[in-house]
Amino acid sequence: MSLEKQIRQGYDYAREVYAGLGVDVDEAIRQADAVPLSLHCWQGDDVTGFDSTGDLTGGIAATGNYPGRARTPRELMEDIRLAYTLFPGRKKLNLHASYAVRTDKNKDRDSYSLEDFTPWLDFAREQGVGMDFNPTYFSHPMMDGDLSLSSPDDKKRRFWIEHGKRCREIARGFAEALGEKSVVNFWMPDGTKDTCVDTRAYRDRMTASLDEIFADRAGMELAPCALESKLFGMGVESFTVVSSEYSLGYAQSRKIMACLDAGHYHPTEAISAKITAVLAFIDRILLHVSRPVRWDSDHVVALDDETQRIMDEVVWNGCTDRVAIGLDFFDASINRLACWAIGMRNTRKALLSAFLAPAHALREAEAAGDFTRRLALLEERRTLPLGAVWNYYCLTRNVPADGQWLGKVIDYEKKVLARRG
Ligand code: RNT
Ligand code: ZN
Repeated sequence: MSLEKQIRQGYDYAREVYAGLGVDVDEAIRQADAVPLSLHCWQGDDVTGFDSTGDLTGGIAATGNYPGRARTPRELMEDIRLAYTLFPGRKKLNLHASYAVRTDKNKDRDSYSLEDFTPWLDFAREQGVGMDFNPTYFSHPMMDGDLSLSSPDDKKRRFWIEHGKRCREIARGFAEALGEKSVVNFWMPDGTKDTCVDTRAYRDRMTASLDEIFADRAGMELAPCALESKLFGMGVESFTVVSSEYSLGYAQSRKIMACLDAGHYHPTEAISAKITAVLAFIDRILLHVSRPVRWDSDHVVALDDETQRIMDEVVWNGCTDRVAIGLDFFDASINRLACWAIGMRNTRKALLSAFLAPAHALREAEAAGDFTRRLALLEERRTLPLGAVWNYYCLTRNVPADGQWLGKVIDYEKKVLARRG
């Protein structure tokens, strides 16, 4: 039997199964397809970027030395171009400021402008995708160790304030050019390795810096800003300025977005449990979908219970238009294109599964106080024929079904990546 015929038969079967639970498969596909997922450029080059030659700093690390890392903007675009053919659904491109393709080599991060990202904008246009953006508060000589916006060194702090302002302008430029909002995510590693005494002073400086960056509200619609919290970083283990409590308080009081990264909490905490709690008081949030393994190790997103819970929470609570979703991991130990493909396919699969779940029946059971039935439904939902619907979805979007994409990555590895020394 041809693969296409097999997929169509699987779809026919699955449609019946889901219909029996009151679920319209085609509607679920349509909805899952429409949610934008932002592909992070930094998986392609181990968070190196193009505007500095130093090491990756800021308490984050990409481990592994798989060959084929993209070394130039051209190579990275080439890789992303291929990656985009490996998964279905509406997508965006998530860029860090350190990926600037500078018009003038003397320009530093405090003076970047839209023209330093022209090749990226052209690329986004070519690919028909919107763009998200991130100021880069790491891997730069103006970092004060692991401090940026909370540094006691005024010159450095000012530099990073200007960087934040420039990034907002650039993102606004992206949004205007592409006709799609550009989320600007602020993450900075600020903190200390050992016990910090004057924690309040660091936080006061951070607040003053952020307030300056966000003072101009113009552009907040087109380029909404988010603040990402963290528990700790490597070499920044004892004190983090923008902790969870700090970021929530800041985002809530300043009317910006909060960014929840799946790897930035105590090991038994899950961001799926935080989504509607945060949305009770904050308008919009950004999710960094990732997979922590013991520490914030940024492994490739798996189709595990937490990824599914995240999407269930977003979808079942009707929050898709208040939640922006980006991927955030960097694995240098396996093929980097495969990382993107696996992570994106899993994230989209979890979304599809959330839309395919018998949400109506589940809600009914819950409202009736029938928790036995609720649990039975939740458990049986795990083995519903998601894979059959997924493959049909891929087929209709002209992207490879499961089992069909890895060969393309291996081909590309042989033809293109192998030549990259
Ligand atoms: C770091 C944060 C942050 C970065 C990217 C590169 O711990 O998760 O989001 O991963 O900005
Ligand atoms: Zn993150």
